[in-house]
Amino acid sequence: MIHFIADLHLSSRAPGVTRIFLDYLAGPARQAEALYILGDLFEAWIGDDDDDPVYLEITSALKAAGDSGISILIQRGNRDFLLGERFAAASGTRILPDPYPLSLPGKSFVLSHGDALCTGDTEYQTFRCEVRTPAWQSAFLAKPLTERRRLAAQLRQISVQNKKEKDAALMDLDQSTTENLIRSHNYATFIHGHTHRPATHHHLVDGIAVERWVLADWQEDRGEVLVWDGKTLQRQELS
Ligand code: LP5
Ligand code: MN
Repeated sequence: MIHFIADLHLSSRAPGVTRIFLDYLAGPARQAEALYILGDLFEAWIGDDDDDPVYLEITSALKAAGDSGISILIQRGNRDFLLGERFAAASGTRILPDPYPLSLPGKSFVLSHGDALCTGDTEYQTFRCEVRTPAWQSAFLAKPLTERRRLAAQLRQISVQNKKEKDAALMDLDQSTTENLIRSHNYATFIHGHTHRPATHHHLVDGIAVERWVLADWQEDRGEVLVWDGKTLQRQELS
């Protein structure tokens, strides 16, 4: 079995969801051969040198799950785009590019966090381009942890405020950008997160029917795993 999850937003301020995830890693995840985490595992990742005890506990739990035999593969989301190789080594995970084509026997998927496809949100895309440059990242990572924490909290506030003012449609994936991605991945089934609008969409791209599965974000009292059993995709609730 292959598991897909996204948008857990784990932090010390969300003990419920952290507990659900740790229980999942020690339990149901062990039945999977691979777990794909499609971005925003963490609420706000300010660098691999963060010493937050909850982040260290999660890193160790990922390592233990990996050591038990499951491959854990992670894409960076807009909240944790600073995840780096030091984290990957400590957690025993592999960081994947976005988008990532996943070919399984008899089925092809394309995986993405999803934020890069929200091209109508031009303000966000400009910001995204800037913070993904090596120059911005090395300048940010050179700041002390306390300052990085303060800036991240400030940016979260700006984001919450901005989202109230933005048109909801602009914060969803752009249709033609999405269909171009599907086309360039040979009409593979597309799985992503980011929008917190879980649904299964049916696209007709160049006359070919293609599914797009949007993963649910996790809450303090529940999580969701999308499970591929070799034949079908099914959502499973965790609590
Ligand atoms: O995350 P969510 O769902 O609320 O909204 C996203 C977009 N917002 C973001 C920002 C994240 O929420 C916070 C990331 C924390 C990472 C920590 C490490 C880096 C810290 C960097 C500190 C400078 O991604 C939101 C989208 C929405 O998805 C829907 O797609 O609309 O985009 C925004 O709100 C961004 C604004 O549109 C543009 C922001 C410009 C800010 C410029 C000033 C930055 C400096 C301020 C100092 C703190
Ligand atoms: Mn996101």
